[in-house]
Amino acid sequence: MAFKIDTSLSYADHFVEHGFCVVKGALSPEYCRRGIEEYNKAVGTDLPPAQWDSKLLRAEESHGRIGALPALQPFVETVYDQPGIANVIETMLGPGGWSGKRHAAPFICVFHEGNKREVAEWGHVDFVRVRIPVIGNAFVLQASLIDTEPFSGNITIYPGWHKILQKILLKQPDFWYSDDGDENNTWRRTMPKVEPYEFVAEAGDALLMHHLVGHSGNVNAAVNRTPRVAIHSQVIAKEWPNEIDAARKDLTPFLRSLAQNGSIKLGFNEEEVQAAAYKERRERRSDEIPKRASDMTLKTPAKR
Ligand SMILES: O=C(O)CCC(=O)C(=O)O
Ligand SMILES: [Fe+2]
Repeated sequence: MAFKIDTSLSYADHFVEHGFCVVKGALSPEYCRRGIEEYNKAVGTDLPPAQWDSKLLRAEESHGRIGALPALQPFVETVYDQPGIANVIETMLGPGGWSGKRHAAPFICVFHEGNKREVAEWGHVDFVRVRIPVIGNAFVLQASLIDTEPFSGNITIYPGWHKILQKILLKQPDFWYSDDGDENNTWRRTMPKVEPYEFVAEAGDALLMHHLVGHSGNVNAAVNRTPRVAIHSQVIAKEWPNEIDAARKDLTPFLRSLAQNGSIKLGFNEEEVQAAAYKERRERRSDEIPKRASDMTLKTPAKR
């Protein structure tokens, strides 16, 4: 039983309640078409995406998942200028609430022989062996340039974790996530298993994801071998608040999503504390920090 989107809620309310939402048609068909052209150039083939696979793109080691293509950087950063996306950002953060910072990366996930048809039963958050922000200043926006199908290497969400994890962090600020070892067992014992939601997209759809919601990247084992061809971005707010009054009627959807456990008053500057935590992590041995899928690059350009 997979999680079903509650269509009685607006996308903003869905984000508040479940920690994620899908905005249909946030990118125009024209932009998606241009995007595919740009991705085609960057991966070095004229073949349509449906015919890309891990051999063609020489992405066999990563099971077909590619999260960095420097040549695409200028294009993917234009995602913020698309009217549908600008509208989503303003809805979530309020007028003038966006910092203007652009953190976007291409994400491709192509068919690879031997991949299993499954979605991960468990999720992670993007704060690995480091303090997890209780309030934070950003959410993730992943937009698809293509129609995908089940098991086409899509991102999977573990709805509701944003409330559960924040409640834990409010009591236990040093609770953290690790990919492996005993700490991961603690994480698994603590975070409940929930029905996952797999983002099977139509071209132009955008998935918005709370920073505390569990998620997972999957490998591509789709029947029709449709790849995931997406733009993965961070939407960073201008303000990083240290307190939120849950009773206020004028909270943006973003702030409401952070006040689901009631009002919060941290009593310290979380932006500074988070920066210090990252600094401390950098000073630990670098091989302690697990590689994330989004670090993966194409090995060598594919043949034309
Ligand atoms: O496959 C995805 O979109 C998720 C990737 C991810 O969660 C990560 O690299 O941290
Ligand atoms: Fe992640």
